[in-house]
Amino acid sequence: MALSVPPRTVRAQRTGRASRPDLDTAVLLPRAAAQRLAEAAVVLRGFAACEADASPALLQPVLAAAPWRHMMTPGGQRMSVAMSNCGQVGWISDRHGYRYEPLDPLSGLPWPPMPAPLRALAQAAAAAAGFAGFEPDACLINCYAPGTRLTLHQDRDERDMAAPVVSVSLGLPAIFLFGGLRRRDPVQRVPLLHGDVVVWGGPQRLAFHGIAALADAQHPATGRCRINLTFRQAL
Ligand SMILES: [Mn+2]
Repeated sequence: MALSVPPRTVRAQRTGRASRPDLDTAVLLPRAAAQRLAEAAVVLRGFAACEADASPALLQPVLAAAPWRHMMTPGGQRMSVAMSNCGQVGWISDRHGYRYEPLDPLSGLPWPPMPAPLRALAQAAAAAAGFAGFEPDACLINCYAPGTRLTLHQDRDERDMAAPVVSVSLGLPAIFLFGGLRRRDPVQRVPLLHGDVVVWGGPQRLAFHGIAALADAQHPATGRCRINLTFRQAL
């Protein structure tokens, strides 16, 4: 596992009724305690602690080339979460639907490259959660202002559902909503802090999830917002 800093090894917490041997026997995780949400969904507490404070600077060139924008839903509504992308392809939404595109529609240019330390972080988090060989080609960057939320949805625009979703939280805390495979399934409310990483895949790959309305506050790393990096294997 490629880590940019010497790992601080912490014995992972065993929670719940584990049935995936690769998750359950991965008791030595670097820098993180795992909180199991479901069979193949974990919160790696503080896993990105070493990269989190550096992330705004790593994202600066990305956001200079591909600035924040509010995309339109296929139904014509302006999304309240501001977004950008880096990587080979970027997730976009417009009147034609949701999809991945190799070019930023604002500039007509390729999306900026994924900063290598962030890509390595996503790969390490996936491996720690039992998904070795994760090769993210897309990183969606979301910016949540106070009051902004993301309603329950599934991530289903990727080609290969065998690869997990890796989500890194930066800045203001949020309540992550994690449900089941049906919209009406019960939803867990999971607080996420600066440096926490959530990984879900396998039987939970199409789990409904969202973010509750963000509380207003200031964070030293991001100011008055929460930034979320979502790494996916889209192609
Ligand atoms: Mn999502």
